[in-house]
Amino acid sequence: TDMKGYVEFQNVTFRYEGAEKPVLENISFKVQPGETTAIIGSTGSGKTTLIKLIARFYDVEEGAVLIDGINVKEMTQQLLRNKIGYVPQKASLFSGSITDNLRYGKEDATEEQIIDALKTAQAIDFVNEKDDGIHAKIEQAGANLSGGQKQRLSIARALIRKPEIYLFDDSFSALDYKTDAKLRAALKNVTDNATIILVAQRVSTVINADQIIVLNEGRVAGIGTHRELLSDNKIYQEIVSS
Ligand code: DGT
Ligand code: MG
Repeated sequence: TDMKGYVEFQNVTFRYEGAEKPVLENISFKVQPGETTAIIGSTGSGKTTLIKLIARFYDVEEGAVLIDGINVKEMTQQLLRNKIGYVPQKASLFSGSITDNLRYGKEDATEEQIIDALKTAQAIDFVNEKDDGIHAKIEQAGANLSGGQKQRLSIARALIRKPEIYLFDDSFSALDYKTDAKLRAALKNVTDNATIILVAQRVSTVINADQIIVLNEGRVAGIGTHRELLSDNKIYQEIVSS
């Protein structure tokens, strides 16, 4: 198949420089193009680290991270940046207008594209409430926005670039259930062929994923659908009932 956005971890072990033990150990999984994979697990289990390895913030010492069958170590940062839309756990907004912030990474985005992305990200309403709308000023680090507003602008920024692979690190947790559900439904509509890898805290966010990876202390404790994990994975059962 010539579909793009296939992601594979082959026996990946990763240790932060200077750290005594690895934060990820022997991680293997496959993400099919166009599918949604959710990662769930307690705080410190390695979810953000795993996401960052896909975007090659760090090189793995053992094993390999592959995109479309190619080791990310063999890809240029430019190529990776074009393929991947990374929405970090902590949105990185800068002082400037909303449009300035959303054009970051795609300078030539039109106002129409910006508005479309804001609609998908369920951000258009709070943006329109501002006097200057999409030209309203964001303060340094988004100080004049709520956590959920920052997350939605950060999602809109990724959408504008139309990547093959979306990495959402806990991008939905600051949203209420209704907005979370609406946003993900809208995402599904516009990202039909894109691969989505998302980190989540709530079971409601992962329930419809094609596969869920349960991380526990840097190891894969289970991979499957919600239904499968619910019936046979103790850690997942604990997450669901907590
Ligand atoms: P979260 O966001 O609180 O739910 O936690 P995770 O699952 O995203 O965990 P992660 O990947 O941020 O951290 C996993 C472990 O790695 C944890 O023990 C903290 C450690 N760690 C994270 N970032 C760094 C880093 O930049 N340097 C070092 N030395 N350790 C780090
Ligand atoms: Mg994290």
